[in-house]
Amino acid sequence: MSSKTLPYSIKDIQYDNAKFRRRSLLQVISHTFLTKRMKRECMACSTGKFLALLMICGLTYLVLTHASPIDSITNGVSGAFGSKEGDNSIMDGGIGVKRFWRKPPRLPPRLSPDEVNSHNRSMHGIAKPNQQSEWIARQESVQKAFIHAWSGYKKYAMGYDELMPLSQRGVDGLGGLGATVVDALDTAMIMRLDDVVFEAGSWIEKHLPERISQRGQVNLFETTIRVVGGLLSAYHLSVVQQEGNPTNKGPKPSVYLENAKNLADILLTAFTSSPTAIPFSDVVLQDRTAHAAPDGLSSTSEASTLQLEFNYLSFLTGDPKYSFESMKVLEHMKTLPKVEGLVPIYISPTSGEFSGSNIRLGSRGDSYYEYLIKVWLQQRQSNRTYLHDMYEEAMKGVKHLLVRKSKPNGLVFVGELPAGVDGGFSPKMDHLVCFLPGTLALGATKGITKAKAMEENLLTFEDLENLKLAEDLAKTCYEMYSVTSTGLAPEIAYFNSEGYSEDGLDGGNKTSEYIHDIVIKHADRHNLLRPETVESLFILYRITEDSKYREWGWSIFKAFEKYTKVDSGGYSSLDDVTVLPPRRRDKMETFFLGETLKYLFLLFGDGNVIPLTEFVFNTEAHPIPIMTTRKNE
Ligand code: DMJ
Repeated sequence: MSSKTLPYSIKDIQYDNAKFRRRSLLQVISHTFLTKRMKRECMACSTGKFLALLMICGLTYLVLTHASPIDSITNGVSGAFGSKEGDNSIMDGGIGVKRFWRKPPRLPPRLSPDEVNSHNRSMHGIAKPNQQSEWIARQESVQKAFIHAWSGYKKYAMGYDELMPLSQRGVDGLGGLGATVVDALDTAMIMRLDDVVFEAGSWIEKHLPERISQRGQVNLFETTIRVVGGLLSAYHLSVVQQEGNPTNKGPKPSVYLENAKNLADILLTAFTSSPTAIPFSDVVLQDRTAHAAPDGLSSTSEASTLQLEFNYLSFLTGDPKYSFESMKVLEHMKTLPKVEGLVPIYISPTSGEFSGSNIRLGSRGDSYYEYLIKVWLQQRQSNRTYLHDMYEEAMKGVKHLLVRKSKPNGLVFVGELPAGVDGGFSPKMDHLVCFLPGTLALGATKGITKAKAMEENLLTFEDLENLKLAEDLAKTCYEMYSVTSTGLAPEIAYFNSEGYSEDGLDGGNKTSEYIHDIVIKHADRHNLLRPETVESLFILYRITEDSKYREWGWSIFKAFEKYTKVDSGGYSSLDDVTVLPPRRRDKMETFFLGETLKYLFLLFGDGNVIPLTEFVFNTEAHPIPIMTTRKNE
């Protein structure tokens, strides 16, 4: 594979970071003086002349070092969290005999002039009062959209898992635990919608305990990320909000925690009844039993996307069993063979081995990669470095094996290896993959802004590469929206690229620069109100502070408003985003309230709300506090 097709290979010398590979002054001088000519002259000159020459070199070095300390930046960047040693002193410009002999310290990469300008522009933009009020107004529009979605659900489907907004009724597609109520609750808390919090909270207090003990089969993963995750976030946020506003209506916070614990106690059967560390995928609540899916396999992403929730539950209850069982999965996966850190999308709870060779970051693979870094962030105090290692290796694998550029206009995308590394490459990218830009950015700076991370010398080459890839992929995800007639992304896109070209299957927006790059097949043209792109825009905005991410989010929101809003209440999915008017699909997924609208609201709002340094969002956008030694309620 040539470096052309691998824009993020560390072997690619064209890569952006090359600009940081400067030579030190000492290297420049010694290189100049050691040319063949000089060597000849020095051999010929007298000892006195030679010593004088040496003195001049030394003095020149000292003067230049003193006048322009930053020029002594060495090649490369600092290690993982950058050695701080020497940074301040050299920035002070002080000189000493010791320093003369010492190898100049490694300094962090600096923002390029372009980046500095764009950062300043964007910061300047944020500070302008008129723009500020515009973003507040946009945030209010998202809040209104949430109220509209909730009111449709409440009117026609209260207590069901999901709303069917066109037929105006409810449906239990997730086992009947009132998934929309729980998924939406913490969004309502974040938006400070007290009435919705009261309605959802009261429903949970009154109905959820009975549902948990009497309902039938549920999927372990879906129930954990939506219901357990939603309850735990609601618990944390309600504790915090009750402190500030003791008259807050709704149940006591302990109601949420008790329900989460009771449900998780039954879900644990999926782990304890499995013969290996890999849990069964399905649990029958009323029987307190678990079993494998009909084909005997679990999705890799499903088995590895339970740990944030179970760890936090152990933390709150003081009972280690939830964390113990769920972390066994990742500890076991650590030992399994992988392809450059990449894993097949199926795993067997019976053998504990991966099954098949299909590798992708879309469905069934996605959140395996997301939770490696998020669980590491959550557990940073416990020093589980193996998770960070697995994440880093996997991201290298992604860059080496899955990232390519489209033709003719060079959008960076993540493809698939349906038959493993020895089979062919497929230029197919699920919308689900659009979680990756956000995860990459989070993994690079650990939630602080890029400017701060650069200032504090915290970024490695790897982090910078990942951040650059994050920004490129976020653009691609955004273009997947803007290339269609509706301005909404399809479920799956293909990319014209080396070895693949397809005509006549475009998104319909003839004014898009990328109309010939993105191919949308007929079967993939639906939109389920998914959150991944706006999730990444939110994280990238917080980290880069570049307001283009907000603007992109706003245009996506406007398209949702225009084409998916149902007058009688709620929002609908679409059958085909490439035609106008698009045909509607009779389903409002729970994650529209739990994730999509939450991320949009946060994207347009104040960066201090749910800071990325204090919370990790589970894969269903439920913020979970990063654990400290203190029990943080
Ligand atoms: C959500 O349930 C979660 O984000 C999950 O990880 C992937 N799919 C949906 C949203 O698209």
